[in-house]
Amino acid sequence: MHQLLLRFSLLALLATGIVSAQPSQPISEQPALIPLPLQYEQQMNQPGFLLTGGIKADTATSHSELGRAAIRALMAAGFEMHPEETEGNLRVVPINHINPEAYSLKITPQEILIGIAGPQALPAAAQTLAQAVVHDSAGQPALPAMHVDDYPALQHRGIMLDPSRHPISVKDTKRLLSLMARYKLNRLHWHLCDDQGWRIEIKKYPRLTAIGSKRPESSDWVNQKQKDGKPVEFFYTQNDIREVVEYAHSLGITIIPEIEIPGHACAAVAAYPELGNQDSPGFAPRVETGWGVFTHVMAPCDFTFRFIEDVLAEVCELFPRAPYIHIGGDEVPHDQWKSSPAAQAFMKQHAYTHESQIQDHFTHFCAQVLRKLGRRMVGWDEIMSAPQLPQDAIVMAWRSMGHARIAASRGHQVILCPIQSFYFNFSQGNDPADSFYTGLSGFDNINWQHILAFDTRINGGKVIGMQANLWSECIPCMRKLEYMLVPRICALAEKAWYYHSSSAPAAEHFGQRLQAHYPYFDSLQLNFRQEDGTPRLYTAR
Ligand code: TNX
Repeated sequence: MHQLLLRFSLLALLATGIVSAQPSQPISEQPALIPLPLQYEQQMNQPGFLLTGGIKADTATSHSELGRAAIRALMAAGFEMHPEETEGNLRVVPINHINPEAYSLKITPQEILIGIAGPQALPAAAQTLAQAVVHDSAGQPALPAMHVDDYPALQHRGIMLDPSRHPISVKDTKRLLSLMARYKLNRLHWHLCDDQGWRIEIKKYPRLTAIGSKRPESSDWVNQKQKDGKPVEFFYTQNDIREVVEYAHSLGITIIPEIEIPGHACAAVAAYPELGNQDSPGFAPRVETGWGVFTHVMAPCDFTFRFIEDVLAEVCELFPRAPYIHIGGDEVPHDQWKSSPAAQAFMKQHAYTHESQIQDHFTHFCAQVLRKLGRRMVGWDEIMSAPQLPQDAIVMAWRSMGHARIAASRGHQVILCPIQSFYFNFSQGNDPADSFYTGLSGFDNINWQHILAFDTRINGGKVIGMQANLWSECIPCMRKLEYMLVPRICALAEKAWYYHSSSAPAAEHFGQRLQAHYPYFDSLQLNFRQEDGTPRLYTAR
């Protein structure tokens, strides 16, 4: 009787098409995963998990904290989810692993079993599943019967975006966040101000955006000696910032904001001349329209120090989950400090003998302010000039691997982004088609092969991250930005996932896997550089 009832209800379920797990047809396709999981086993030519009915979570799973988080992560990765089902085919369990981002997957025709060491592993698990969607022999979407054990080598896997030089809308930023998440990148370093524009609303200092977010024109990105005559006015309101922060969080991405101190400060000083060295000859701050390094740096005065406290306090509120805040620190010319009587008096007062000590003073001040706000400090590698730089300061090594090694040897945690291979503003090739998209010249021909081969090894376990910086002086539109980012973002993702691991997959297989991602790029209508060096373009400038 019991069996009969069961059979009857199963038939009824089949008839209405909501039976929870029906096997797919055999699967012969192998997903091309980037980054490749550390361990991956697939049962070839076997039925897998059929996705036509979406993924179902039973009531218990839907109501558990872990289950809810998994449902959210799977939805964010693009899966059709059905919570609150009487019969589910999704199970989420904790696993023991020292790395909180470690996850395992066991896919059978009946079930998706996700094991996670911590909630932060869910986005990566969900994205592996999203990349693993293939077609069964009947052409239906399905996940292969497979077993995955995986975890990243580095906790900070990032991209730096530069909306200061050229605006990047909220919508486009979100689109880029989705692209990052697809490749398990989990940090957006947001370069929110620079000489050419201040882009984040700060309530206490409204002129930062009222004045500092506007410039009348810019140097042309092809011929830099010419101005383009196009005004730029752009900033993110605090609501925009919150929206982007929440969206990033839903994808497992933490945003690290950067406020440039004390250099790259023309826009800030133009908005508040009190921030500048007003008594230095030739003081005439303006939001810059050219590219380069400029002399208008912050003055070491009470107004500036209060400004730093106020701005960092608002920034910390807007980025509640950022464990560290970037204070810039790069490329600070000493000209104005040398010529400003007030800056010289400041040096005397502190018994400083060299202007670089003023920068060090700023660095220490920022560290202190951030500590009070409960955050750590990260800065460009120039912050190492400060003696007794706090041990917990994180150094972002951009000038060379040598600087990264120095930072590590002094006991600092390091994020690698050396210009020689991780500056995506430089070109990927030198063929004629590619030259259309050439960025600033300097370290050109940085293609995905170059990135994978570049030696980033440092002993001692101090490297916590790796990121690519997409400086945007010569990136005036999304079409170009995409081209500079894709597919190099994939190589960065794989390298950061495997950093230093002897099990790193061979580079030659990367090219093959990469090609399998073109349909994904196409589905997002992304401009990108193909693996053979030719561009795939949707629209030209
Ligand atoms: C140097 S790298 C900079 C940026 C520029 C980049 C490319 C670094 C920390 N500072 O301000 O955008 O070169 O020109």
